[in-house]
Amino acid sequence: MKIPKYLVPNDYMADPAVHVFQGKLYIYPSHDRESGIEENDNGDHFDMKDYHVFSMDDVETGAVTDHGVVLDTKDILWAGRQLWDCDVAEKDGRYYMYFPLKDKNDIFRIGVAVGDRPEGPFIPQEHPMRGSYSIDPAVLCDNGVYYMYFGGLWGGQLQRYRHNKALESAVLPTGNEPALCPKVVKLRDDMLEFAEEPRDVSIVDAAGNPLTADNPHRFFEASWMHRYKGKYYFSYSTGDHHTLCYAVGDNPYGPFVYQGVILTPVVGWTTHHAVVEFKGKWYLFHHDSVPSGGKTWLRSLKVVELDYDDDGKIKTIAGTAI
Ligand code: FUB
Repeated sequence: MKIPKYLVPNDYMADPAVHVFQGKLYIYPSHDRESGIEENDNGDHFDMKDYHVFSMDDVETGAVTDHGVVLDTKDILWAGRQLWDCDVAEKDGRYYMYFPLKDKNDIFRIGVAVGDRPEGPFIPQEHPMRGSYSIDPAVLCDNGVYYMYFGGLWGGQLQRYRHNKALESAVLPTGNEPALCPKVVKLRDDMLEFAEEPRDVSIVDAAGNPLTADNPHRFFEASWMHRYKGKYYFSYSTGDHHTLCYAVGDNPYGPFVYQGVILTPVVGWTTHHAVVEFKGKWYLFHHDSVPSGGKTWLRSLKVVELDYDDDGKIKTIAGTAI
């Protein structure tokens, strides 16, 4: 599928996390809605309240099944507002949905909800994961060990923390200072809590130097991890530079060496994605705001095939391709 295809034309869905469970492809997006909240740098206009799950038997020809609402803020005891990008992992036949949500003090935490099937429903735990903060969790299963990647700047609140402790006031590095790093943390065996303190995910240039704050390819949000030919591909959004980029490493903790752009800017401020292999082909699931006429808080899910060159480099896809 060389031409991108919209997947859910009758509703607004964004931030896809995508996995193959039980031979089917499952999509876990954010559910955008018109809240009437004015657009600002804090992302208050992304005021989502629930999640749907979608599945596909075949990306090339298949229909998309909507499994309906699988988790709602009204069922989360600690909920404040804003259900942003989630992910789902399977372990021993149970499915764990990880979701960022502001608590009643307007601080983003990461919660877990548990289900018996990939299509949910998911029952939330009574409290967020201890020691969790910021947004955009993405989970990798690596030889039976589970790692969560997370973090996001600006409205994602990552700049409010250093060494996993809350700061008195938020600090964003500038100029040639090292950029803020996304985080990685191993999950406990029961999948409900962190097994260790989150660590920095170091993204470095070819010479081994960390990408700096003024580098247009530095991390902003939307972590995703996939493996290809024995390597670990960490991909992310550059936020205010509007590209999806990736870096490659030799193990889940990194460091990851910057490689290039996966997707050039789309219509709409945010860009966010999942890379997944299904039935022998690789796909980039992502979103844009074309169907809503450019409203950045009303985004639509898309999929397009993704290719590698002989050296394992991802070939750049045009965000405006139709
Ligand atoms: O959907 C809300 C936020 O927008 C996500 O958490 C970010 O990754 C961006 O896509």
